[in-house]
Amino acid sequence: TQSNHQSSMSPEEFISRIMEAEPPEIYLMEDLKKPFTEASMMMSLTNLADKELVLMISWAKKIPGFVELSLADQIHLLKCCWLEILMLGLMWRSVDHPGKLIFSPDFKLSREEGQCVEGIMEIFDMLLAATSRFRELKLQREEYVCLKAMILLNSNLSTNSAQTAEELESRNKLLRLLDSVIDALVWAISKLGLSTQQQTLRLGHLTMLLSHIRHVSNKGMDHLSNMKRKNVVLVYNLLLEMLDANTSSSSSQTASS
Ligand code: AOE
Repeated sequence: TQSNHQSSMSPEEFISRIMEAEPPEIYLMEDLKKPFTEASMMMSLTNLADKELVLMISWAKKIPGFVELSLADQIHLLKCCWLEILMLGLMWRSVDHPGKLIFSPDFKLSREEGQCVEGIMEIFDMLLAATSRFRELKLQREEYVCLKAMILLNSNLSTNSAQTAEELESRNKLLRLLDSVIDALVWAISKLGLSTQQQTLRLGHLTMLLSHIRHVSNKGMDHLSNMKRKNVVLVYNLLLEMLDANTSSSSSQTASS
């Protein structure tokens, strides 16, 4: 059955499934008129994020077991972690380019270019610092995809107090899914030829970096809300539609924002 299927998946198979789920590279395809102004830089960043969010929804749906969660949980998870996911992706793209943030292949920014947007350099510095840490650790692609799935599945654990039988079932599925991702990350680390001690340390370091990413994301959210963007409702409706489209039990579960 569907539910047995997932728990019987090996870590290797799980990783290959989330590797295949990786979204393609996105190009901004804009004439970046330098020097940037506050408005033009924020516009380009937002345009990029809009495209990435659409792909993020398809990505999430390809994570084994995600679409078996209740629609309410699917939405809640994505709503909680979208900026963290974007940021981890940004760090991954930037890991081999010290001092630069590779938002896309055709949109790369140095920290100095952040000067034109009030408050953005502080965020850039935090993003660059976390990126350096991943560089020091020589983050591997397999580990990266596991961490990204972990962010998604872990984003919502504290907030959702389950009540109905359906909600409880979804919560249990979510916990089993988290087990699978942790197993997958442990497996990926075990492939690197480290001593048992070094493997344990690496797992600790990688997962501790997730709390930094949560922190930077919270700071980024503060910054964004200071910038008073208004597109949020639009994107939220898009999200709802896209998640609802392929879900059979799309009943009254849909939470309103
Ligand atoms: C990080 C990575 C990346 O790939 C792109 C961007 C672009 C903007 C950057 C951000 C980033 C890093 C932090 C920055 C931020 C601009 C200011 C901040 C530098 O300091 C993010 C642009 C975000 C645009 C907002 C779009 C609205 C999103 C609403 C989402 C939502 O409501 N829901 C329900 C979630 C949808 C999930 C699919």
